[in-house]
Amino acid sequence: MPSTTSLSRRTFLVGAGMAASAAAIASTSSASLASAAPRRTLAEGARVPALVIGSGYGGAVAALRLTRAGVDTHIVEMGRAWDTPGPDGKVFSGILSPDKRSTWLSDTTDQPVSNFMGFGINKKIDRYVGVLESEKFAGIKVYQGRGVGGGSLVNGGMAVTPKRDFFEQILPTIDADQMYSTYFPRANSTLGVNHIDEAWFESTPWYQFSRVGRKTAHRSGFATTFVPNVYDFEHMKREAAGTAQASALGAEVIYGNNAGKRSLDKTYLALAAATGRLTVTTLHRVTAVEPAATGGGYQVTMEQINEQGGVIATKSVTADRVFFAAGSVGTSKLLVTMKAQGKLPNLSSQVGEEWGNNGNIMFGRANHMWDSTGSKQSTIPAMGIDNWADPTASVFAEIAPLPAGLETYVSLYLAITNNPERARFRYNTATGKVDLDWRATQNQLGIDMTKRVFDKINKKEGTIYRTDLFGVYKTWGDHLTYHPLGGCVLGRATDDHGRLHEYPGLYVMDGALVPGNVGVNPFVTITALAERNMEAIIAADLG
Ligand code: FAE
Repeated sequence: MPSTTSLSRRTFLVGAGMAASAAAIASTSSASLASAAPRRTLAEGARVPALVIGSGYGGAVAALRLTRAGVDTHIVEMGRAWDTPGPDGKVFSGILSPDKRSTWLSDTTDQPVSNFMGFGINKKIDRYVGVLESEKFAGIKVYQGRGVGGGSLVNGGMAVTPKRDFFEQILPTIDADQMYSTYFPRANSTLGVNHIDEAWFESTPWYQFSRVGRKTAHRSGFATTFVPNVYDFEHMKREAAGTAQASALGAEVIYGNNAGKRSLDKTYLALAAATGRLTVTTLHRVTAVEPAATGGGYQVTMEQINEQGGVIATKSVTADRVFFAAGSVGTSKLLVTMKAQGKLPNLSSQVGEEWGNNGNIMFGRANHMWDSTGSKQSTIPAMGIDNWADPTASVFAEIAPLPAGLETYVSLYLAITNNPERARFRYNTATGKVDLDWRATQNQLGIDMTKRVFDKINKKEGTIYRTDLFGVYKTWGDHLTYHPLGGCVLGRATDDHGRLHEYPGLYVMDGALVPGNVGVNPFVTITALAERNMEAIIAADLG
């Protein structure tokens, strides 16, 4: 009999020291980050002991562990710090009325669900360094967060520890015992992962969409599981009661949450800032890293941009150590370029390889009128359909909200499928840019697996797929991914701890380390691997 389980909760509770970290998180805030980590614009010719490129999960872990080890650490982030309210009093704009703050350097929004009942729903906006980028390659569009906190600013907060057998399969040289006893619990506790009150889930109108998704899955024999999150579920309950600022219940997520979410600026980065050893330079994009001509270390070249993306200065600084944490795409693009341009010629030939989209397939089903999904929908997913163990239809599908503010009868899903297809980043000498050679046809296996699960549900329910959400007559949202992974894989392009060992003092610390697919939403894995790698690096290289 299929059932709803809380396996992830049990895995999570293994973590020791959870209460201590939770207390630390409760006592930190974005205000303390702003004061303790002054945004400093790096000056031409500056020299720093440790420079971290990017402030997402990998970068935030690197910053916390370096600063706690007594190393003055400097983060360079291409996006802005999201700590200042706009004219409407809010830091971020919501999903239903996005403005320039929503989107990275574009004249229009680019919503993942782009259409509804024959209409395009994107709108014109002013070009600005907004929080969500949809980076376009020939065969796929990659959604990424931009700003201090990286993907944590825009993501759904689903904090899932991967299944151990799959983790062992993708990274066989990593000690899984250590990961599951030490680093996954450490990551979960420092990220502030928490669990929905299941009694509230069962009764609140805000999760009717999840309950409908669960009911239809169970009726076809598929199991579901509650999914932990970094959104504060107690805050969400207060939102429902009208006593806290509505964010998850106020149609906020992919363009940022104005309340409730424990994004990295409130957890790892705030803790790093509290050491007094962290500084952050925003609106600077690193364009080159190469051995310094004199005095050892690495010369890091960067472009300072204004809020419309225009380059206003180019500068070089020197760093003894550089941690690449620009995300799977950002780090891979930089390293592939440095190798091709002869700035880091000895990098492994594995750099740029083994990229995947975590098997992402987004799609919707049209429910019957008696299965309404609700005009009230929390933006924070709380449940997944878990069919991963079936090798013919290896799918973990998040039951996703479609917070349109009105009844749509749509069940939306983001399926993570066990799609082994991979692509590579290549430097294009003609354009001077990096291409990703992922082809749309590489999604077919993922679509086939998804269909094996959801065709069965549709047959049982007498329902159909929506064909109007991703264009005109397009069922599968397979042209986009939220989960870019790989490009500089642990143990292959780097050593077993993320060192680019041809260049002592250069490290990779982000989603580029994970080979293409981790079977669940990826940020807990990225965080835990960074925890593991930083511990070893600090002990061996900085001791
Ligand atoms: P990331 O968080 O992307 O950070 C990289 C940072 O580097 C960014 O702040 C960049 O702006 C910055 N950067 C890039 N290039 C440069 C450069 N050249 N110079 C300076 N700075 C640079 O990397 N995952 C989950 O586990 N659960 C979810 O619920 C979930 N939902 C998602 C929803 C959305 C809409 C999106 C877009 C993603 C979602 N993800 C989710 C994926 C997750 O956010 C992603 O795997 C991590 O953020 C990746 O972490 P990294 O440290 O690799």
